Amino acid sequence: MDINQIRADFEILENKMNGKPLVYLDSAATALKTKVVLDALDGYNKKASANVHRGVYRLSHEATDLYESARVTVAKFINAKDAREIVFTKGATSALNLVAQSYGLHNLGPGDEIITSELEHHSSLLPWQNVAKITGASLKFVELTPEGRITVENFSSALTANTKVVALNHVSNVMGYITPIKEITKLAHAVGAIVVMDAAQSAPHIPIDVVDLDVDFLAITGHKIYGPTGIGALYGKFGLLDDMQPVEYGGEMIDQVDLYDSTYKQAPYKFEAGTPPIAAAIGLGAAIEYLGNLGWGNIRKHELNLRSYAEEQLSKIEGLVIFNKNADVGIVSFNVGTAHPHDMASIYDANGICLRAGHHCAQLLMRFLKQPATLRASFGIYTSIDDIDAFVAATIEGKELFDVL
Ligand code: 7TS
Repeated sequence: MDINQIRADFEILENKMNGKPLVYLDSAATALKTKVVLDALDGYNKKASANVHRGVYRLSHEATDLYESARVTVAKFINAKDAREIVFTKGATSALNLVAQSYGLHNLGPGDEIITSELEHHSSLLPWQNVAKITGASLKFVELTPEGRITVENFSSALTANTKVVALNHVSNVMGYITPIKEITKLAHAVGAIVVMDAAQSAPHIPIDVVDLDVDFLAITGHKIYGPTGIGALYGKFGLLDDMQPVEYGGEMIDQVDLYDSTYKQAPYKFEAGTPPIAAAIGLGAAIEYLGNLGWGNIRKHELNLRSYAEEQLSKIEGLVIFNKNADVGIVSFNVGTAHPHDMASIYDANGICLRAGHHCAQLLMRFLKQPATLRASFGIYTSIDDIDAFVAATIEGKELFDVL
């Protein structure tokens, strides 16, 4: 994998920030967009800008073909056997809410249990908190290991005959550890529970195979896999999806409309009411193809190299604590002695470095780590060793200014 060639595909990297070359270390929040994605968006808008599934004219057929082939691309990306198992959504948040509102509200009741964890991004936790409140089901949390991992053993201790839903991340956005979801899914299925996997942070870094993992639902978000914002996907096993009620009602999701009742299309269309984010879906398809051409082996090697190098360099800084040593993906969460993360972030900003400081939409995890906030550097396919060197130098500068207690 030629890093310079990859960087050339991301025009934004030519920009400066605060007079310094842009160093983008916030790919876990949103990844930069590659040229092929921008071209795909442009291509649709300039050459095939018609609505999908409704026009009888040629341009509309072209738009529909592009949109539906993006669905096939997403299906192949996660090894789903049937493109009808892919519902386009706004992102991971709306995919997870769709399952909670449609499956959760209609299938759960008092006495039922939902297993989740303190590692979850709020988008994987709050939809189920809401289901629990409305249905009377209860939430249970897998005990994390001291280093912040979900293990099969600890999951087994939380699992009971009353478990109906398991809602867990595949990779945490702060810790970057891979959850043993395949083994967890086997155990969950043995008691008749379904598994909803939040793959927002795994999809950019590791191959996903829904047949092998056997999860029932899975959420991804386009902008973290170098695609556009405003698009994501929910995978669901077809039988489950097709039995579920729509969440949004309106245009294009119907079969027959009567005065007081209507019938709906099959999945996935009954979940895509209204004009969908057509350009964004096509852009997502282009991003997935771009990643496929790079190859997972190369991507993994590159990101793990960066992660080890960053950890090694940061470990030399006295007082700096890394909360997720040996993460499985390119995410490093840390604090620098007594320096406040937001003060540190201002030094990164002044040096042209984009890096997230805060609770990362994972407040339960901040409590687990006993930190009000952390810093998080997250890497992508375009991240270079020079980026890490600039980041480490700025960390030392920030420490000298702010770690003064
Ligand atoms: N799940 C996880 C694990 C995430 O990291 C995020 C976004 C989401 C769900 C929600 O994705 P969305 O596209 O619907 O917003 N995570 C982050 C982050 O770590 N920093 O900013 C957004």
